[in-house]
Amino acid sequence: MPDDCLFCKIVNKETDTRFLYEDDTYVVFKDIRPAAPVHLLLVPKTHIRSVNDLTPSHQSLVGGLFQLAAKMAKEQGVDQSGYKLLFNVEKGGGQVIFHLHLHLIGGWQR
Ligand code: DGP
Repeated sequence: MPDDCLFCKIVNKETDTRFLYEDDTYVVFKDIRPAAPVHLLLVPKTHIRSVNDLTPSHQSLVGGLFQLAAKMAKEQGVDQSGYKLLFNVEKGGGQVIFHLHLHLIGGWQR
């Protein structure tokens, strides 16, 4: 893990970030700058820089991330109204934290 990775610090409970979900593999917390009424970050505990660094060994980790997204969407009450799942990839793709995370965004009145 790079010393300067904010999400590694959050995962390791070195900040006061409150987790909405935690297991051995993932944590989920609210985005500090929400883009919608519901904006969660689903974060694998292991440090992976970006989608570009995924390998076949990460297959179940990525599959589990999407299953967790569906579970969190249901818990947040947006599964039926709908939501977006987003990976920003590298600087040009809008990534600012270089530790893999999936944005779950929803809760608009539509
Ligand atoms: P990305 O652009 O995909 O790298 O998204 C990083 C997100 O992380 C961004 O929407 C803001 C959020 N964020 C940055 N710092 C913190 C923090 O300290 N706490 C929380 N909860 N979210 C953070």
